[in-house]
Amino acid sequence: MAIILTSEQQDLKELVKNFMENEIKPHVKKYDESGEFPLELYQKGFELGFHLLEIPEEFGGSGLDHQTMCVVLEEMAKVEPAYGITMLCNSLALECVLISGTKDQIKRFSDKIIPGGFGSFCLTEPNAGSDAASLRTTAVKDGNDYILNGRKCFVTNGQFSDFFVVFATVDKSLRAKGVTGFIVEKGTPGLTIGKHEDKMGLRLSNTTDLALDNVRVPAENLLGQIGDGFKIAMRGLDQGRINNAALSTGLSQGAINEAVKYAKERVQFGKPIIKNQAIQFMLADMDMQTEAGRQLTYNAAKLLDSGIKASREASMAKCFCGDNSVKVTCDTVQIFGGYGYSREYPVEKMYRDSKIFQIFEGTSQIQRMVIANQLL
Ligand code: COS
Repeated sequence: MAIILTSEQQDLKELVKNFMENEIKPHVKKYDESGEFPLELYQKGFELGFHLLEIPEEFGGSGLDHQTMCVVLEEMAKVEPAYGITMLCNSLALECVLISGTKDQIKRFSDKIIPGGFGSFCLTEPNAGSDAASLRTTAVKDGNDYILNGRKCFVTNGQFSDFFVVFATVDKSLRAKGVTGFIVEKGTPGLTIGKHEDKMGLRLSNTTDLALDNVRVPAENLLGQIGDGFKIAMRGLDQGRINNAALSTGLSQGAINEAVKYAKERVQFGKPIIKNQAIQFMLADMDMQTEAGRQLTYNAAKLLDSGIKASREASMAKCFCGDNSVKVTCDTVQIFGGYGYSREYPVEKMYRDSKIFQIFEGTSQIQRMVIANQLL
């Protein structure tokens, strides 16, 4: 499938590219070093509406389709993948509301994002990562409310979120069938935001723990029906994994751009190193694999845009692009040689940033399980 962008997509791509180059790139190194969350950089993106791209137009957003989201996220990640992750986690939280929420819920929570708010998707727990159905956060009915108790971890945007899509179980013995989704609003008594993770990469994104201690959630914040939560989370992740693949494709493309530029400038044995076939073949493989990943990503996005289930294709794109980004950024460090290992150059950061793409939103091994399950 050839990826031919419409003129609107081209314009949007150009807008995001210029924004990332001019407004974000100059500050990346500083925030990567400090690990601080650059709220003011995200607020600049909010001014351009980057936080509401996927919110349907009837609820005040731009209503972009999945393919156009891929264009935006790839462009963001060429400069700073954490920028896309922060926006994407808003969308993953909201996507669960869009999938299963009532009109009132969609409106209430879109209204929280639109003025410049954040949302968080809270599935993972200290003892329930890949095996999401084994989660232990409990939900017990009390009158018209539900009482939530438990702990979530690796919550993106945690410290800044206005609402949290929390998955809890009404009966652990039911595994996936007991999992139920709730929207927990910031400031609800018993909800405590824990420590911010000091991460290896994506250091411009905020990642926290979340403790729920007798958190009372009104029935109007229940997502779908009791027991629907696992499927809501998986459907949200089908979309999240495509967005995620677009981000790792952007990261790979950003690394390739750096590698080509450096290989043209760096002279050894009397000629630019790009004249060596060994370097050219590395670059050719990087380019070829990244293009293949891009095709998988747009293919999955196109299926979702057509209303076709794309779990298999989303997992293929997520796995392939995530694995590829680790290889491409590693090879970029190799092309830079000793300078690649130095913090003075941007590529060691790219390598650090890449690793998470094999881990979050389902490890590369989990994606292979999803793909294999379709074969079985
Ligand atoms: N869309 C809709 N429904 C889905 C689905 C999807 N993508 N994937 C699974 N389901 C449904 C299944 O059809 C099944 O429903 P039925 O019982 O009605 O048939 C139900 O959900 C349970 O599915 P399954 O039996 O496959 O669940 P498992 O416990 O075996 O887990 C995996 C499946 C491993 C795929 C799942 O746990 C997973 O994705 N783990 C990784 C979690 C993750 O990505 N965490 C990161 C969070 S963000 S940092």
